[in-house]
Amino acid sequence: MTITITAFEQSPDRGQGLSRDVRVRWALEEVGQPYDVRLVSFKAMKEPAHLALHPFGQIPTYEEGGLVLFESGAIVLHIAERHPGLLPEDADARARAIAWMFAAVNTIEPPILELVTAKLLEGDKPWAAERLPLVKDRIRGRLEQLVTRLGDAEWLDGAFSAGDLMMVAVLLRLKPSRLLDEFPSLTAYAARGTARPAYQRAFAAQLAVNAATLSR
Ligand code: GTB
Repeated sequence: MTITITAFEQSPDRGQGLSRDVRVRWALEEVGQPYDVRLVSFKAMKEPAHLALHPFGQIPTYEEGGLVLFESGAIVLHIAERHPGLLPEDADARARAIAWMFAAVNTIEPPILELVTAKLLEGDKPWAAERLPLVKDRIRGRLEQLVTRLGDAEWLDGAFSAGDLMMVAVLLRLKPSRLLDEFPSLTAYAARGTARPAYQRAFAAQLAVNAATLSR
């Protein structure tokens, strides 16, 4: 059955790979599933046809036969559950890998999103300069805890899993702020993730879209 995902027709990051279709592309590449991409504009995202797929008018979405999914975490979990390669066979290890997926989107990503909001949407407020260091320190606190847990390990819990895929994808959102540079072990962890051939293919695919639309 054909898999179709949606992505930005033109990503605001101009192809740096920070939008959330990349984690879905990466998961599909890891498990060797071909997929089609439907590109959507910001305007089209808010129109009924797309809202029928995504109640919040965002990307990414995932369509496969009669199944329609939204939420990048749910999509990656679906891919990981349907195809071998991203979740361990052992039931307990599988549950722990899924816990890391939730940790990525529910514990690590929220303070990172707060930083994006603080900079892009609140940067002109009179209190912005006072708030920004607090937001950054909340991220540092979480990253310190992640450093402690990762230790010298290559991945978060045994072999590379969907938990690492989500965690690396979330950490990459710190690229523009350079905050990740303060944590060499996490920088190395993220680099191990992005060095994977599947990530490289996913990144190149989204870059090709943005390069094409930018040159028009
Ligand atoms: N929780 C949802 C998920 O994980 O799928 C969040 C989906 C989401 O935020 N999608 C964003 C979107 O569609 C794109 S990824 N935004 C349009 C809208 O809400 O109208 C977020 C994103 C956007 C831009 C950059 N960037 O430019 O660097 C990075 C990430």
